[in-house]
Amino acid sequence: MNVKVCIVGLGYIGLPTAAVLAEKGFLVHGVDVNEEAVHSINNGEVHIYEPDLDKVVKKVVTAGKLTADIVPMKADIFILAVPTPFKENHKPDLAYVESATKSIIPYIEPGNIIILESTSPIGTTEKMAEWILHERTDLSMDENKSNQIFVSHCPERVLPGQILKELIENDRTVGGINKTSTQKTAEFYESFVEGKVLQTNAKTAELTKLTENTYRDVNIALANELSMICDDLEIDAWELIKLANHHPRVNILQPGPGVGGHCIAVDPWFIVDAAPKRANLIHTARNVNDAKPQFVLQKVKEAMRMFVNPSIACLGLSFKANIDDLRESPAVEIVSKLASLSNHSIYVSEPHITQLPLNLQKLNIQLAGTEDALKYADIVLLLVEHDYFKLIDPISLENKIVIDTKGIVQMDSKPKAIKSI
Ligand code: SAJ
Repeated sequence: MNVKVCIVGLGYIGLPTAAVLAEKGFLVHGVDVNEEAVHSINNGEVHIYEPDLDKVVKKVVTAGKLTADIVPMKADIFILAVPTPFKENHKPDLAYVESATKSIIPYIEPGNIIILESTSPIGTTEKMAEWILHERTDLSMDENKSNQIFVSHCPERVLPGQILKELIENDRTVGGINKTSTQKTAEFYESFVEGKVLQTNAKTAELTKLTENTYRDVNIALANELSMICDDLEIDAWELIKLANHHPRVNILQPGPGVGGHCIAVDPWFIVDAAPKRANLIHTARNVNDAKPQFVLQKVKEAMRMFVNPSIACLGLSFKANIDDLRESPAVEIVSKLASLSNHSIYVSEPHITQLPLNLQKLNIQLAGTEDALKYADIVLLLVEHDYFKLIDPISLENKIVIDTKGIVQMDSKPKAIKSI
């Protein structure tokens, strides 16, 4: 097989996709604006952490199946996997999708398939097609014309930490800007995906992806709201949710310090933006989840009043368990706000990093091993449920105030007080 694929964006989605496709026999050319990332990939190394990704990248680069560059090249299939953040007013920011599209325009030839994998607001795939046709009047979207190109959305669905497995096993939704685009794109995914490849139109595919992440956001908001209600009522939220989930048709997710990452806390805003008058529940859920870090901070402040110069151990910084990704992490938000308060020392333990992110380096915070952080702590603030923290010896929590936002501290230890929120 000599099908050439050009992937623009070699981040948490693009690089694993490039590696998996190369392993499946495609000839893959990856593109990124980050020259250091390009350089390390060409050396068979990875610039992000994802289990086993390093091994696969090394293998496919050595075999000559994956190359990286800062510029695209001609290919049969183009995949865009770039970020779609929002601007300050929660309006979608399509700048990366636009610049990625513009970067491939000179390389597109009739018969090519162009796929947007980035999670996108409704109408983005059509916009992408318009940008291409505007600059390339020699191409067309007309079905059965010899200069036809195919444009589709196939939103990524993979969970960080399980990306290599989920890229192959998950069902996919493909929505083209016309029927032939949908069919051609679906055939491509069927050639390497073991799950079902479901066909629809571009707009429905876009909203499907936003709906998946919104479902999760709304469900987590319910858990977070319940945890704050439980705090007022002195009920253990974790026990409550566990019991309620024994009902065969109830499945409440877990509360936490807030919702982080670049997907679940972002995508619902795209629905709110598209339907501001209708999206009341979705909007409220976002506000509930965004308010949770402030609530946790308030609990820590209350505990701090019991000491003159308290030492606080903050356990975990990443946006969720067992990964090194700190982007949009509620733990980072909480720790940096804590640091702005006075008369205390803060020790942060995050086993997946070797140095603090730049915004925390400037603050009065020490990165420490878990044991050291706990040794002198008056207050222990548990922010991420890393497997590593589940092994903490309960004795090291004795006589400390433990604020456990992820419900992992064993109750048989004898802390001074546990606030499980
Ligand atoms: N979280 C909770 N309670 C829970 C589950 C999650 O507070 O019960 C928090 C996490 O701690 C984290 C945030 O939510 O801060 C998001 O974590 P996540 O594991 O739910 O999701 P992501 O952002 O890593 O990945 C999601 C996935 N979407 C769904 O599960 C519907 C993934 O499949 C998507 O590909 C990804 O978004 C994406 O890129 O859109």
